[in-house]
Amino acid sequence: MDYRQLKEDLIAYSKEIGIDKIGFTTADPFGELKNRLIRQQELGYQSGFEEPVIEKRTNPALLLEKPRSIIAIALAYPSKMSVRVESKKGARRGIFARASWGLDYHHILRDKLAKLEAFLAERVPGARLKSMVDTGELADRAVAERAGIGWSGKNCSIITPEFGSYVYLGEMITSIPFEPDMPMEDKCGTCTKCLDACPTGALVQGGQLNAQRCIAFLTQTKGFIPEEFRDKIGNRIYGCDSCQTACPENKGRDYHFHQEMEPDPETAKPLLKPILTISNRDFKERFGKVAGSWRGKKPIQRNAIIALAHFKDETAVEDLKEVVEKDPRPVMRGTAAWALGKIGGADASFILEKARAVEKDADVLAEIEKGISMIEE
Ligand code: B12
Ligand code: SF4
Ligand code: SF4
Repeated sequence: MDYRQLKEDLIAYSKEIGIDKIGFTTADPFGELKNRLIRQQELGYQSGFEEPVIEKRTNPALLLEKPRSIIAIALAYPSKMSVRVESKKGARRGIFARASWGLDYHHILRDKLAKLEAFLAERVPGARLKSMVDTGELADRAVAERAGIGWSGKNCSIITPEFGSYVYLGEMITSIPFEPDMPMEDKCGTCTKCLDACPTGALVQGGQLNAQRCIAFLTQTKGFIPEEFRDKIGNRIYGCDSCQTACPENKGRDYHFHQEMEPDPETAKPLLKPILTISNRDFKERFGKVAGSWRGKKPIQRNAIIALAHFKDETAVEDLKEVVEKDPRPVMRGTAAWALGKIGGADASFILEKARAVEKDADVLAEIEKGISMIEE
């Protein structure tokens, strides 16, 4: 079998089916990554969303019998909305990070990888192939870096010279001995713009993230957000793009190659108040198809409350009162109590005093106290 020709044919086919960049690497273990993951674990810098078994993350042979290569793919996503949201005074909105615009990218990339698998299976009978996107064991960025898709930026993202870092990544482990591509030269140089732009100091140093401080992580948790981060989250209701928007490599980058990735502005930048009481059914209908809904509606609702506090939106006091008085979830009641404290005013004060008299949950009571003391200050 002429594997060189097969590689060329596969590259040509990948372009036909809308894969923006493809690269090849060996299926050797990822030694440097392994040390890095152990260190991150020791430091408590991981998010907890990663595959927990480091061996599986770094040794492709544990995922596919006798692997010979890994094919990495990248698809560019838009950084600007083609259709703007209608801005009305006082109608405050939250923002989903770009990686959650349009249809959930997992579906889009998995579909492309399935097509590549079919292409290879037809030409190499008996080929063993295993694809993954994000939720698989491998570290998609480490694979992409080694396959020459882009370099690993100080903001941790894989940056492609063609599309910047606004690319989704996925890969396929294969039993086919494709010739590997060369990794790319790191072009960050002396720049530190991403480190300077990070609102929480989550980038400990170039290429090292403390996920526990990263807003992208915090917006996806389900409990109370530690107070030190609440103001910094601003109106982000899912994810964070600050270390990417600050990057000069992303300047002017805005690609609209994939119709499915076009955001519905009312979903990507939704009005905040209606989110507080959205039903499960409406949430599923409105947000169910975007990547940012994978943790359910609770984190989005909690973040919407934090965003209303960020805007000090006095018109939201009534909505927050409803949450404090009626929401069965302590995280929602407590965050709303804190938000009322931030917004302040006589009405907020009255609501909080009333809530203090009836609230039974210790965490919520602590938030009510915080809210009251903010108003008294
Ligand atoms: C867990 C996770 C998160 C966590 C932790 C992120 C992190 N940096 O570790 C949280 C929730 C915070 C997160 C946030 C985001 N994520 Co995320 N996430 C993942 C996931 C599932 C695993 C990442 C992981 O293993 N991290 C562990 C660290 C140690 O490894 P890494 O950064 O992936 O790999 C690099 C380092 O290990 C580094 N490295 C290794 N050894 C050494 C040694 C030295 C000395 C140095 C300097 C570096 C270094 O090189 C590797 C390659 O770049 C991947 C999908 C996957 N299965 O891989 C997506 C993934 C990384 N996320 C992605 C995206 C888009 C994001 C966000 C931009 C989303 C958003 N807008 O909010 C942010 C960006 C935050 C940031 N600055 O990294 C994309 C990245 C695309 C790209 N172009 O790079 C991925 C690949 C998903 C996908 N398939 O497209 N994510
Ligand atoms: S995603 Fe936001 S919080 Fe996380 S490292 Fe980048 S700028 Fe910092
Ligand atoms: S902002 Fe500068 S240092 Fe950070 S990833 Fe971009 S080029 Fe690299």
